[in-house]
Amino acid sequence: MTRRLLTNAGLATFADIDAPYGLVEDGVLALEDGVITWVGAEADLAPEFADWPKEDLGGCVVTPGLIDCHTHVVFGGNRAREFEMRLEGATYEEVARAGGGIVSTVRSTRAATEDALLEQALVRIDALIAEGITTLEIKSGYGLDQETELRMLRTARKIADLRPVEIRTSFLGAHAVPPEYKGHADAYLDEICLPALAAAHDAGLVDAVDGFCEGIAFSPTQIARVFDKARNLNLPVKLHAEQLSDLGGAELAASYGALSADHLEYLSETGVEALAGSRSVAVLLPGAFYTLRETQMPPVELLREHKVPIALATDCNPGSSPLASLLLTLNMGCTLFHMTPEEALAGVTREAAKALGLSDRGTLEAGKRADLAIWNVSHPAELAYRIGFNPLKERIFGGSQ
Ligand code: DI6
Ligand code: FE
Repeated sequence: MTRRLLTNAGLATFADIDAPYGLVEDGVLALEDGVITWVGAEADLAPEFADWPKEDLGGCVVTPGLIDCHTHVVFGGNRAREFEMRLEGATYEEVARAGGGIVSTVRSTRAATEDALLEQALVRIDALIAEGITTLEIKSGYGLDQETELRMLRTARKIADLRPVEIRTSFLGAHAVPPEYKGHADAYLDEICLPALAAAHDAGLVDAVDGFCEGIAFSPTQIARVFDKARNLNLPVKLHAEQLSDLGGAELAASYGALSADHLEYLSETGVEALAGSRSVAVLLPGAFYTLRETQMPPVELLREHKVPIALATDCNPGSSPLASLLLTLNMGCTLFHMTPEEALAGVTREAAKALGLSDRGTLEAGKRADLAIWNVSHPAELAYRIGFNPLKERIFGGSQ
């Protein structure tokens, strides 16, 4: 039995405690066999803990281990040239229609071996882990053929064998129409995407099913076909929705009880109501908003009014969000989307866990996994306030370093 008592800390529990951040001052955490067994103020500590090994955290702030609930960290190549083109005046959609964009990463990903994909992904994963991430989601979607989609998912799963981090995978075969099916999106779904989803599921590689509902990708009717297949396989769904226009993607996702709808810059009030009704999480991705120099803000105030849980994620990908920092994402959530630091931090802990359907993490409460981030700061707001500054002191994954 491994037991540890962490003392002298400010605990940002994000539990249902009547204090901003669920903050417990002069707090103590008891960890046993990878699970949090007690959380509270030192003054309330029971005598039974007297002989547990103690670690004095010197007044540091502890948060739940951070969760990046929307990433595309496995891919080949990079798109710096496209970044230059956009700066020369081309839009993201123009680049995509000219054969660049997602499809150019598809070419590099198809050409990359599993080892090469892994090696490149680990660089990004290590950057995330260095900022206290303990769980992250990784999507396929740069293969768009069965072999490469499965290779991406296997690579994602392998990361969890090589690094102390939990990986959740999402099948994103409906990310773009590959060049060989240009103009034939339905045939692509029938002949490639849906069979690849079944094969990936058979191989135990899929935790959820995602899609990109957009003019440059798939229509709501086409996404519904993918979601029907997911439902047959008993897999939860989520959707890239309302990123560049309003196609009613959030309403569609909600009608399938989606875990989350993501991006949402063009989300309407009807869409917000639909998410509220289905208890889906709104995942906001300020890195993509920033990179594409979007001006349409997601409707944060309406999401608040309708009590839709809001998560934040990096969307780490080679095109619209080459961002491997969840701390910078927190800052962007506040500065660009006017979220409060408390909402932003809840968005990478409690709400991000919900967006992945994980009820065993995301808060500091008895019974939750002992995934923690210990920070050299004196108040949690500092995590969202600084830019390019990493105050992580220690990360604990499943009870150990
Ligand atoms: N929306 C995004 O932000 C990423 N995928 C998507 O559907 C971008 C993917 C890329 O540009 O490579
Ligand atoms: Fe994305």
